[in-house]
Amino acid sequence: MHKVDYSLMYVTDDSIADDTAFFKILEDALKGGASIVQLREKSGNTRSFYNRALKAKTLCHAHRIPLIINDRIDIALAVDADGVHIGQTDMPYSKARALLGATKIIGLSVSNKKQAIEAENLKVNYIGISPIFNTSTKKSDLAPSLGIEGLKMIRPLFSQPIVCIGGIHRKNVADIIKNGADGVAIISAISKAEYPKKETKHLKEIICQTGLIK
Ligand code: TZP
Ligand code: MG
Repeated sequence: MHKVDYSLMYVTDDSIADDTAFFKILEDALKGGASIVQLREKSGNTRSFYNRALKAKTLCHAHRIPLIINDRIDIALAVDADGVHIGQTDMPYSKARALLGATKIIGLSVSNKKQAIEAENLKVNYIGISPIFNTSTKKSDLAPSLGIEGLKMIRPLFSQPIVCIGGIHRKNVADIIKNGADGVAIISAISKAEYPKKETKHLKEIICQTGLIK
């Protein structure tokens, strides 16, 4: 697998029901410099998830950006996406790996030290520290936020890339990278921005200016 750039993951906003608006924002995020995209659909049916995945893959690949699918191994397989992001109550990592094969990206959400150690032993491609800060975007199944202290605690336990998610915006993004994360995953700071492309560009600049992303 090529080296994956996790520095700025745009996670799609499934509160946007209208496909035209949904894909306009995704395209803006890509044009603004998102380095990887995660398609997250929590409320729609399988067919609409599949259709969005197909179109998202076409868009992402036109920009040479990988697309991973949240939760659903079957959708990732159906559209031959670049990988998945799974949580602690989704398909077990070992099963996901067996289904997807050795070359696909598999990221796992972790919310505490024990889960980070498990992820290290499983050799997952990356972990998502979830949530790093408080957020109103995800309301259910959310652990207490770990904060920068949590990131500092987990960093030495995991040797592969760490991406943080939850409540990230232009004012706190640098702090996350400076404390050892390889990237950030963002929904609302991009999807709800007045100008999503400009906002993505701005976030990317802040991340690059830390000088810590290789
Ligand atoms: N997982 C943990 S927090 C979160 C997810 C999907 C929501 C992140 O959204 P936002 O708007 O970037 O806080
Ligand atoms: Mg999940």
